[in-house]
Amino acid sequence: MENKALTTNKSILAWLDQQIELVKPAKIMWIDGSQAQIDALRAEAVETGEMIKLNPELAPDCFLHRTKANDVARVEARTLICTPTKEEAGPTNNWMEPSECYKMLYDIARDSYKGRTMYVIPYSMGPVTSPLAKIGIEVTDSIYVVLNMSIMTRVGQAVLDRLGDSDDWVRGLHAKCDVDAEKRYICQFPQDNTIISVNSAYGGNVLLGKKCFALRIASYQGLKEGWQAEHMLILGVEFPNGDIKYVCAAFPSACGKTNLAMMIPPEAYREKGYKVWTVGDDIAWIRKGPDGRLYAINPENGFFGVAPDTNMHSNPNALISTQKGTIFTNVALNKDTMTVWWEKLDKNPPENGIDWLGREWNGKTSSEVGAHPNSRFTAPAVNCPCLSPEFENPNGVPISAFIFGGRRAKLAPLVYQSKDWNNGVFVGSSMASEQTAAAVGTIGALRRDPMAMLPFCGYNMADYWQHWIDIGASLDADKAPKIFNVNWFRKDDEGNFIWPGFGDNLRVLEWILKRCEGTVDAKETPIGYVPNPEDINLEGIEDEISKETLASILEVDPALWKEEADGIEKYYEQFGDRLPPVLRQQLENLKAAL
Ligand code: OXD
Ligand code: MN
Repeated sequence: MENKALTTNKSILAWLDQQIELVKPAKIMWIDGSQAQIDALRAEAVETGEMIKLNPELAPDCFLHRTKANDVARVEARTLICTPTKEEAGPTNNWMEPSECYKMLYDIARDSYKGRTMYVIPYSMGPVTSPLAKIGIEVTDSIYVVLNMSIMTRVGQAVLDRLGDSDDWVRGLHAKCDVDAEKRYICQFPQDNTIISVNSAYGGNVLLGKKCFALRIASYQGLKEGWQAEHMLILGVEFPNGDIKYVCAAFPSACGKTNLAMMIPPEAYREKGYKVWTVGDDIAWIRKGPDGRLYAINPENGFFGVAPDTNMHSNPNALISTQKGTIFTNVALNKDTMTVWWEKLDKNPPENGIDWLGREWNGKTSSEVGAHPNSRFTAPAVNCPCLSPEFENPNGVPISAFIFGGRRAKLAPLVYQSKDWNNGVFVGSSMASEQTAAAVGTIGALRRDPMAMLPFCGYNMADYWQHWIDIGASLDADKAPKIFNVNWFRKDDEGNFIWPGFGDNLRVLEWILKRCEGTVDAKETPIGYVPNPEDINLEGIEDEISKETLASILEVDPALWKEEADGIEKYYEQFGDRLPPVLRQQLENLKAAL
């Protein structure tokens, strides 16, 4: 298949000529966004074995794909921010000088499309008509990438029509090459609006609209243009009187953003008329609106969620979202039913299965997992039963609160409110979490992950914090979202989670939103405002967690926090003089208060 260029935009055509000259495809195919084209690409991928078609009755329009075993997660060590100087990228990013990096990447990608098709994907991050949306072009030699991008973003002709002759678009080159882990690089060039990804075919590395553009490049665009790109879910809580309040929450990868974004209120709340609406589960683009409040859009159009542990208890809305039109990556296959399975989906693993490595696998007897811990579903947002009616609103939704959080078995209380905006920036800047499988690394080790942006900030983290401080200064105090921290992951001495989590997290959101309205008191502590235990509603879960236990996870232990303050101080050292003075002061304030 080959087709004609879908645009006369000179900047696109010139850039494309350069890519063609470099990678030398046999054919070029523009992605127009039509169903006919998607169908043809699905059929081709099934024919070549790139994807497996699942049971059309039980999983309509669903497919399974397996990556190479060496290519199952984002590779942070090989993710580079290529700013002119190393200081601009900062101490938390891997850096390479741009011209050197371009040369290295061109040498790797040269001629790599020979005999293959180049797919040209015009895509919009955000609703195509949104003033907050931005446009990218990704070229790729992978049908899997095209089909995933067609779920995760808005693709096709409408995007090019919106762009017109403008050259304000993000350039993205993806080349699968030999999927050689030693030559794998995911490179961002913020000053050039350019992304190049080579030798991977795993989602987070190759769906360039997501982490590469919507976070790394966009965070830099936001710095220049006065807005924010954040690793945050967006959800709306609807109260029984019909009022809806929106919050954005930043948790490190695989800490339950998708679960929180799609949670189902506890029964006692449902009966009263509470609802939760999902606007986004991973990324928020945030900008001041005409009324002086901050508004957020979700730039994505689908969910690239972690499959294992997703089930009818943990996240029914996510599971339902995956029931049609979904691409599964690295999960197990049930050969009898031609459906997929992953750990904790249900208690009925396939006996006659294939694991994520493509081996015969009996889930009932095997001691090995069927699905990779970072296996994924790519599901269209429209499938989600609780998708917010505001999802397509080009102006976004007004934000009442920002919530930070991570996995901390001890230390951080279930929830606390920062003392003010700058204190909230301090809380976000010092966030830490115990590591998960979403990125290559040691599972369980503690790492600082400021605002959950450690692997996603496209410039110096210290400048990013200053940007947060500047945004706060530009807002009227009564319009600025309040900033909170949550920790669903406190453990008892036997290692069991104390807080029930999932839908019951709404009880915490309720307190947060009451604090935003000024309708509930709190206890002042050295780290911020903590709820009085009686102000967290335990109706219906008194058997699971007593008032005393709740009180224990709201406590602030000065000895532990002193250690934490030392840890923050050490962490800050690497930023030298670039650390915003406001944050140094915040740290001093904390130490003094302790
Ligand atoms: C993701 C991640 O895939 O954060 O969303 O790793
Ligand atoms: Mn994420």
